[in-house]
Amino acid sequence: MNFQNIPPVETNKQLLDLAFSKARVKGKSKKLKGNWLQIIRQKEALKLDIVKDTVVPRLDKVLKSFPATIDLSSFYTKLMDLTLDHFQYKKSLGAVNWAIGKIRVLHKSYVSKIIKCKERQDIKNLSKQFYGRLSSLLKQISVNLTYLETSRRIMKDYPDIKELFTVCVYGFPNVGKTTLLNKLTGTKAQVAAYAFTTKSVNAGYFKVDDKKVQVLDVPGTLARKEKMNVIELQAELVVKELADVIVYVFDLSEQGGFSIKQQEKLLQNLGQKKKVLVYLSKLDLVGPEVLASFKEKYYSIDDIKEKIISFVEIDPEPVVD
Ligand SMILES: Nc1nc2c(ncn2[C@@H]2O[C@H](COP(=O)(O)OP(=O)(O)O)[C@@H](O)[C@H]2O)c(=O)[nH]1
Ligand SMILES: [Mg+2]
Repeated sequence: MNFQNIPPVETNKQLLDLAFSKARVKGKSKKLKGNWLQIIRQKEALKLDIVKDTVVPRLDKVLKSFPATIDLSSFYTKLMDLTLDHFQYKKSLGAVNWAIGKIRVLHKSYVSKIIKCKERQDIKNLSKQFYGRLSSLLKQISVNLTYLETSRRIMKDYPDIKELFTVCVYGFPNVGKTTLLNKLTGTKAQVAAYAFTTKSVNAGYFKVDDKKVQVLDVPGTLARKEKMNVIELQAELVVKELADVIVYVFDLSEQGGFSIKQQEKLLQNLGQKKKVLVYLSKLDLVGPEVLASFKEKYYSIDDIKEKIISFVEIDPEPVVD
């Protein structure tokens, strides 16, 4: 699913303004034949057509460009639960669908009334009524249109995740996660000397024979369970739902601002459910005595990739390119 390319959602007012201005311009350009009554009927009916044909396809496009939740993987469904009001989202798409149906019916019934009309004033009144009803219908769904636009802006930042063998790079902010991602995959994700540079998930890829491996660098966590913000919750979700292997980045230099003790605790909290590899970052800043005191089994940049590859090779699942 490509969440980045959902087009912006117009407001009810924008839709209406556009429809009316098109009706004004295009309605004039067509040459009509017949007596004055026939001409005036055709002219008004044509305007109604233009208005409908401006609004309905635009609403249709809204419906088609937003994903229906049943089409999404469990990761994206959960991500939506985390970042949006999922109920409101579904309701809004339902409301747009409802409006499309209503507008079609309304248009049909007013055009057929206009065609039968014998008085100029009655024709004008019917058109006016149609515009009034259309306008209030769109007003009725204006909150839904606004909510969909809000959703679009949130979803635009969703990570583009593929169903591949997935390695999640995890750890405190500033420990060197993004640096590792770049080294493993050759991407150029932003590295910075301050916490929370990674606002969303960075992804990179490398190949092992014919298998493609996805490496996800998730925003650093502060491991404060009760006070997690959306970015951290999102990171946790990525790790829980998607990781085949977790690479825990451990900064023995403590230059990232987190002590060895804190980092050990976060590592223990990861539990036993997933395969966890410990990668030691910033070894150039660490003396041999600190390294010697580190009792866990760990990997450095020279051997971490090899270890990951050994997991990919025994992975039984078919890997899609
Ligand atoms: N000296 C040294 N600095 C590193 C190393 N890895 C990362 N850094 C620095 O640590 C800071 C944070 O790195 P970054 O990859 O953005 O950490 P993240 O927040 O965990 O993604 C940056 O200033 C990096 O240049 C390393 O191996 N050695
Ligand atoms: Mg980072």
